[in-house]
Amino acid sequence: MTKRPSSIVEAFVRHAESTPGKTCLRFEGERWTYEMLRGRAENFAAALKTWGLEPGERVALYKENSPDFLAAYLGTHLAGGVVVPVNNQYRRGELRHIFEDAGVRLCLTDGERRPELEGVREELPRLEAVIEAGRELEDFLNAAEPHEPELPEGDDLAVIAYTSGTTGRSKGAMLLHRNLVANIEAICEAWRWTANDHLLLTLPLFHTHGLMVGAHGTFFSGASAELRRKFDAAGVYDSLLEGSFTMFFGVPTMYTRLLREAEAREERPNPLRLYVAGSAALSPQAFERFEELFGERILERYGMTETGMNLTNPYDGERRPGTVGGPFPGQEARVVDIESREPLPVGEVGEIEVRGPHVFEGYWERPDATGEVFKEDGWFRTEDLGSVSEDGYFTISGRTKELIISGGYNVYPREVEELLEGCPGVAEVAVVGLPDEEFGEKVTAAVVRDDEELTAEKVQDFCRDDLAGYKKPREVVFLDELPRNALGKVLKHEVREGLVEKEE
Ligand code: MCA
Ligand code: AMP
Repeated sequence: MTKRPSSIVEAFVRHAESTPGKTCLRFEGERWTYEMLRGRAENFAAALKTWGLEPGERVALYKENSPDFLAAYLGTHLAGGVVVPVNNQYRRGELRHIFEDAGVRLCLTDGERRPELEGVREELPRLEAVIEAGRELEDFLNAAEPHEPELPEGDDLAVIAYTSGTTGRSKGAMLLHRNLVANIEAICEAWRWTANDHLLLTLPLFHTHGLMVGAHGTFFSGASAELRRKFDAAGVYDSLLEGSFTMFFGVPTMYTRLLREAEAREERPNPLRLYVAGSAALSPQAFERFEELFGERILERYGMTETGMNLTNPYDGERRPGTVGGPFPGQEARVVDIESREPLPVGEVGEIEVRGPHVFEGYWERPDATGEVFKEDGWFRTEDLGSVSEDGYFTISGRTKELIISGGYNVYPREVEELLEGCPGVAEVAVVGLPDEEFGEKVTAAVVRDDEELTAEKVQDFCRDDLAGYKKPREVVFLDELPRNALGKVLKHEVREGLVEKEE
């Protein structure tokens, strides 16, 4: 039996050796074989080495979806580097923090995002090179001297993935190559992903869902994917009608938009082998409507940046709406009491904990934060609330962490509040998530103003330079005061309930 690969890039290289001419990616009319993508990745690795990247140093990818994103990802690993994927909607405030925190030395970006990064460049002394896709990238690649690519060890750090923190500033989750391999191996087994699959990949590559499920699964199983710059419901529907795909993965907002698209059209796509939803809760109504219109039951699963995928509805068994199924092969999950931390009986709601080889190493340079989420026996606290049924299906019913999920993107209220506290005219602010048909939840700011001239637009505009667009409050409500407890702490749930009532 061949040895299990120690890294995603090792699995990829093996496929490039055994099936060099096979299509790996399609992108805007281009066909990238395994051999071609490997060549580009090795060229990137050699260029990094020539430039002077040392093992373990950080390379950021702050660019839109493209084959070069993936070539740079694999190439960084072949050069012994660590990848820091950066949400391409991030603005100066977020970039300043992530680049500084991770000590990024080199960044691959694109023309659209470069000015944003250049705007904070002077504050980032450790960022030595910014390379823009296009001519600059070609020059960088052409300068490469020959370099023998080296495959990373399983225990090496592969990725620092930033996930927002409750205190406002995001934390870097350290994922080792072996964590990534363990997770994708379990996913491929559970979802029967094989070299014959062809995935329609429209998710952003800078997040776990697109990169560590979509791209990793393709590389690990030797399959192919059609990569899109971004999701567009009409375009995806047309592609589904055309019929060459076996799988599609999306966040619930994408499914909501696909349902709207289907309702407006006569023609229906033929069934795919597998539709997967995750990153936020898929409503049972959307699940059922999808089955009516597309003839298929979506497989819902549950994951996190720190762990990759944790729970999944079964491929063969019943896919139960409103639930996320049970643990992937080789993993464990349980529900514990929030206070005592003891496991709870079936049906009772508590915090979900997970354990297994997929769980990350800890937060980058944050032993305090790492200590808070890990127990000595290896159980990881997800800060998600839920219960498990008699027959092992988990249901996610809430969170202990203060988090808003809008269209699959996470927004930590504290980060938005901290910024808005500095907005002229804002005396006090509380940011909460209100139900939203399209995005699941919408970021809403309850503001007490000390200047009557302050408008909702001014509050929203204040966020423009520092926060990604999806974190900006979609709604701003002015209140006379915020409800507080005896200790003066703002009662967020009361703010939220009050606003929900107002909307009804
Ligand atoms: C874009 N906008 C949004 C969102 N996305 N506002 C609220 N919530 C959003 N999710 C805003 C933009 O800031 C902009 O506003 C305006 O909408 C248009 O931007 P555009 O990019 O054209 O938006 P879109 O194409 O309509 O985007 C919707 C989307 C996108 C395709 C659903 O949000 C998306 O790709 N979401 C997927 C995120 C994802 O991959 N999450 C997985 C995380 P303005 O002009 O005012 O700025 S991984 C994870 O959670 C775990 C591990 C897991 O389990 O998977
Ligand atoms: P992130 O840290 O960005 O990876 O987001 C992970 C969070 O997304 C989890 O902790 C959950 O709160 C949420 N999440 C992911 N998948 C689901 C799902 N299927 N249902 C409900 N929440 C989900």
